[in-house]
Amino acid sequence: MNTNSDTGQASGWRLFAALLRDEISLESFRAMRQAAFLDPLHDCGAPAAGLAAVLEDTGAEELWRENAYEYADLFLNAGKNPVFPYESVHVTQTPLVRQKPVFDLRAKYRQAGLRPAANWPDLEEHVAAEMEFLAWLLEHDGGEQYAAMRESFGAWAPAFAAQLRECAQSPFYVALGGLLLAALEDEVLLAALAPCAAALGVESGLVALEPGPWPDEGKQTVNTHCYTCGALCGMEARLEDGVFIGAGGLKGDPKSGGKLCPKGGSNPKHVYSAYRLKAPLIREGERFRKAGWDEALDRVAAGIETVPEGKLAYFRGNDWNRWIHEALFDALGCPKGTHRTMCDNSNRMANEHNLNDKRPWLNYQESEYILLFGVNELSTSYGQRKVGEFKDALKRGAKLVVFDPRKSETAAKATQWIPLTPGTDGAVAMAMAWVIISEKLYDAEFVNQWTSGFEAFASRVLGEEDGTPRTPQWAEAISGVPAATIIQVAREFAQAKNKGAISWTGLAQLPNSHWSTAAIQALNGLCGCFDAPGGPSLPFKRKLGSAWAEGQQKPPKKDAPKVESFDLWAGWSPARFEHQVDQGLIKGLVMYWGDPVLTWGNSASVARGIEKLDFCVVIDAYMCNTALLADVVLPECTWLEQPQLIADWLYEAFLSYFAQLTPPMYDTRPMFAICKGLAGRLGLGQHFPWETIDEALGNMLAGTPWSFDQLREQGFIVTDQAAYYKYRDWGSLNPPEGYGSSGKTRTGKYNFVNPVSVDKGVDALPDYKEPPSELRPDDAYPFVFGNFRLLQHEHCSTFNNWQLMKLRGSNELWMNATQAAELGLAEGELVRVVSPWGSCELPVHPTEDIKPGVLGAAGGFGHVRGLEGDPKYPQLGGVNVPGALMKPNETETTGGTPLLKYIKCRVERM
Ligand SMILES: Nc1nc2c(c(=O)[nH]1)N[C@H]1C(S)=C(S)[C@@H](COP(=O)(O)OP(=O)(O)OC[C@H]3O[C@@H](n4cnc5c(=O)[nH]c(N)nc54)[C@H](O)[C@@H]3O)O[C@H]1N2
Ligand SMILES: Nc1nc2c(c(=O)[nH]1)N[C@H]1C(S)=C(S)[C@@H](COP(=O)(O)OP(=O)(O)OC[C@H]3O[C@@H](n4cnc5c(=O)[nH]c(N)nc54)[C@H](O)[C@@H]3O)O[C@H]1N2
Ligand SMILES: [Mo]
Repeated sequence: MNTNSDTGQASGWRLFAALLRDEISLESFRAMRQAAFLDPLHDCGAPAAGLAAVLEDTGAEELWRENAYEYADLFLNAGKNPVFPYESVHVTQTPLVRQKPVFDLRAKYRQAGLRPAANWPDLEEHVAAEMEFLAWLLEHDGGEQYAAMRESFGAWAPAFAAQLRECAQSPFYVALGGLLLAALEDEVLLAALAPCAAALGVESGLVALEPGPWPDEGKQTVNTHCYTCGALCGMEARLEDGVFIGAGGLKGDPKSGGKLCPKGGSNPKHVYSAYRLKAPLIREGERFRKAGWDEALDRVAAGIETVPEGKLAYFRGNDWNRWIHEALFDALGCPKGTHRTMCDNSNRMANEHNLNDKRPWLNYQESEYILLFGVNELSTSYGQRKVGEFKDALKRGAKLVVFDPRKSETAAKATQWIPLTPGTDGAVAMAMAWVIISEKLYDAEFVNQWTSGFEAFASRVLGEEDGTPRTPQWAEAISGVPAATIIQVAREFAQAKNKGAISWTGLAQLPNSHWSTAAIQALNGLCGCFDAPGGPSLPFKRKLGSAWAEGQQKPPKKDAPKVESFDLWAGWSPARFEHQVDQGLIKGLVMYWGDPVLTWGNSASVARGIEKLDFCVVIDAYMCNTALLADVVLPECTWLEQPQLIADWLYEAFLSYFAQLTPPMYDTRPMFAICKGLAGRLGLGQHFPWETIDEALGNMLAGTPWSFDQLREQGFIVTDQAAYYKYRDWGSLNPPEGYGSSGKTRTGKYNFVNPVSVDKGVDALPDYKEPPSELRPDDAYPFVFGNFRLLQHEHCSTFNNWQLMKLRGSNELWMNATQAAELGLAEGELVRVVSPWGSCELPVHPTEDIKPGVLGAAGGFGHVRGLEGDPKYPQLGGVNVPGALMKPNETETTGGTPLLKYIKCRVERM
């Protein structure tokens, strides 16, 4: 039997549900300022007085506007100090949704015959959904069920109400939080609010819920892949009732080898982070308000159309389903930016022309001698199988030599860690070549048959070209590495059986990276390491078919301006963004899945560039630093909520499938839907014909021997087995027809002389080049700063992942212990780092593990929103050191790579 008090309480719940479910409409504010609402509110006495006063003192229009911004800040994560209207967050006291409590809650809904409404975009554990449920139980004689639900609700709702009261800036939400807190403790007060509910017209009906069966999906495992870093490891996802609860390595997968790193293992925390974007946002002045998808996409399409053709830049920080967005923005004639230009284009300008790929990996399966120049294989490796093989090689007794100014995790495991002066690897490698050539230790047969330009290279190395032999003594003076050490390593390397040398960003993100990378690769060329056991394995990937089936028409590509020309590459390098905007080369930006303010260089300069644009849209899963400057922010669902298919490679060639584990959460959409929505508005709709993304992905395998169904089932299909010396069968270092790789050697051989450099009049031989004097350390700025990466994070993508942030929640400045002692600096002391272009403050970490004169700090930190920005977690948050210190608009010269690892600076005691 329902009592009057039950009915009253039910109405009370409905009132709060209506006020917390969504943005509050202008009509509602108008109604709340009427006597029918205010009188009963006054009757509720002190707890309601605050809300009544706010409503009486402020006009409806003003309340409505202010609360729209405040709603976006508080509930949609546009602000620094959000509230979390979710049971899991408060019960587990972690900023995560869909944790254990949600299973009990679902059982309660099911017992009552309810389920989330089909068009409710938020979660079943939202405070408003649970309040509706309480009301519904009261009205449907659910006495016992009400008691149980009331108890579990009571265990967390006060924490939410208190959070609302504390985090809100607008007097309305502060007062609402206070009233809710009081009503949760006082059923009489709750019931007394019934007339207010009536005045607002919210007495009955279900919004977030609906009656109907809700079958439990039970336990499931899904074969899929991880997309947290570029490694793309095979992952087995465990689901329970459709909730992604755990991730492990996918057995047999060529990339993961059945193992995941801590980032992969924490993937559920990426999807369920409470900091996700949930709805499109439109900026008005400095603040954001929620928008529907139609309004937001209309705004984006209109914004795109205001930018003159060829001046709308499109940047994708990641390659996720790139076939669809690339086609759209190519059809609009947009200059395009990709990972290449922010990362290692200088290296690629060497490897892609001298070899067949940007980055052949060492095959450690039979390694005996591993030579790493600034590669932190244990922390940054592309694939956990490779890491496992690397560790096995060390266990077997393989020798590991690491050149790095810092004792990285990998250097710490090395037979020999050789610290060197930043930017001098080219000298060391040239001197090794000098030893190998002068002592005739090279593989003459390989050099004769499979390389081109040896004589020119030898002539430079021996000093016949310019009178400066690149001897170990010459290199010692430059690099600080003793000549005897260089001779020892060179001889050992040349004489070892299974060996290889590689470098990555430890060389790429410095001014002379192009030539130093070529010098390291030349060691492999001299010793015939390519595709040999322990050597760099030559990449080959299967080419996929088109997403456009026969009869479907890919949109025609418009020529896009190159934006800028570097010495070996023409294109758009965003490290010179502000300059490009100032030159009128770029007037609008479509930013997908990347955070320019954090990663394109000097943050203040990038931010200025963005503010000078006519239009900027950011498509991201989180409120990144750049999104704060955008006109429109489109919330993409995470990669775990949408499928993808790619052709990949480690030593084998294989296909990988990325499964959709759960439907897009909240009011988010996959890029597939966003592109279709924009294409339709821009008159290109007929070129994006698929109903579902699976239809397009299936097309890519049409006419191949591999079945899409089988791929989805297994997660991967190996198309080609690994083999040593593939080039002997291929008759070339380039893979045959039907296969792709990122580069191509014109000669089919390894080029000591870079043929593209010859064409462009750039020094085509490997060498050490002295960095420009303006960038070199001097008396005022005696240190060189370089960023590095952490195993637990990926760029700036993982900083709202609670599990990873618990492991690594901040960064510190590595500084040589002796030099720190000279300045009187103690562990953890806050210091100021100053470059000619900016400064920042962070705690110092004095250590013997870094060479004197060198400073380092982990990258990726510095978000102003999310876990790093949230005052609720003061212990979390670090500093984007290169973003503060880098010279604006400066890159290396061959490919426009940012100079993240070569910033002169000094350290000041505070
Ligand atoms: N966990 C994790 N893995 C990643 C990434 C990530 O963010 N997190 N990012 C991926 C991407 S996109 C990239 S580009 C790679 C980068 O992979 P790596 O290049 O391995 O990464 P870093 O840690 O940036 O740099 C490697 C080392 O270079 C050293 N170094 C600095 N200056 C010099 C120098 O002048 N000479 C030498 N020899 N060494 C120097 C640094 O001290 C550092 O230990 O990692 C990939 N893998
Ligand atoms: N200061 C500094 N700058 C750097 C570097 C550095 O270490 N420090 N490293 C350089 C290198 S090597 C590289 S490769 C680049 C990388 O630079 P970026 O490409 O900009 O970095 P990412 O971390 O790949 O992308 C970051 C954005 O992806 C969003 N994101 C995370 N998950 C998802 C998702 O599932 N879906 C969508 N749509 N978005 C998601 C995050 O919210 C974040 O805003 O930076 C370069 N620049
Ligand atoms: Mo990178």
